[in-house]
Amino acid sequence: MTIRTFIGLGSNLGDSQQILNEAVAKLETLGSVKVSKLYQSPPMGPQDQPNFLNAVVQLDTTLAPLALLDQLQHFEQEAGRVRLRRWGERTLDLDLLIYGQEQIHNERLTVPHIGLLERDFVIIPLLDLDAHLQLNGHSLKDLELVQQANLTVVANQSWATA
Ligand code: A4P
Ligand code: MG
Repeated sequence: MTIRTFIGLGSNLGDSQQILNEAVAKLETLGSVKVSKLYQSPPMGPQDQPNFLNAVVQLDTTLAPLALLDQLQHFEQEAGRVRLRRWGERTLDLDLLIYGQEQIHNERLTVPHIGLLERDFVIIPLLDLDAHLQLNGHSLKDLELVQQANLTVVANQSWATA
């Protein structure tokens, strides 16, 4: 059975656009993919770090949640990811935002992703992919932070096919 999932992509170290491009190519090996626009956003967390590039990928896949997480973590490692500090800089962060309608709570996974509703750099790209997306019966487009988003569009939805 194919499940519709959404993966959050972030990078603020190295050649971030190149790194995110490669990440999309890797995600394409896991199923069928659609990408949001590419955004620049000021860092959430420590302010003494570069701005982030962020995007969201819609991935339709047959992988089970933990198998998908294994792949995401493998791709992070391949991008040379080192974890420096909480909410700190990274070459590639891949978060499993949404997995179908499932609510998952175990030692490796919390889905929907814990910070989702507070992060404009996740909500706005999700709305690119599905303007009517709902979470727990609430339309994401009605969230207050949608009006106050502090994001800059870096590229339209064709960025990852370059
Ligand atoms: N984990 C649990 N649930 C999930 C999930 N839904 N998706 C576990 C992915 N992983 C999940 O992850 C730590 C553990 O979370 C994993 O082992 C996995 O089993 P991690 O990627 O090593 O930790 P992290 O991502 O460094 O967590 P941290 O520090 O809480 O960072 P966040 O919350 O990911 O935020 N500012 C902007 N503008 N844009 C950004 O993208 N990103 C961060 C990182 C900070 N500031 C940002 C951005
Ligand atoms: Mg992460």
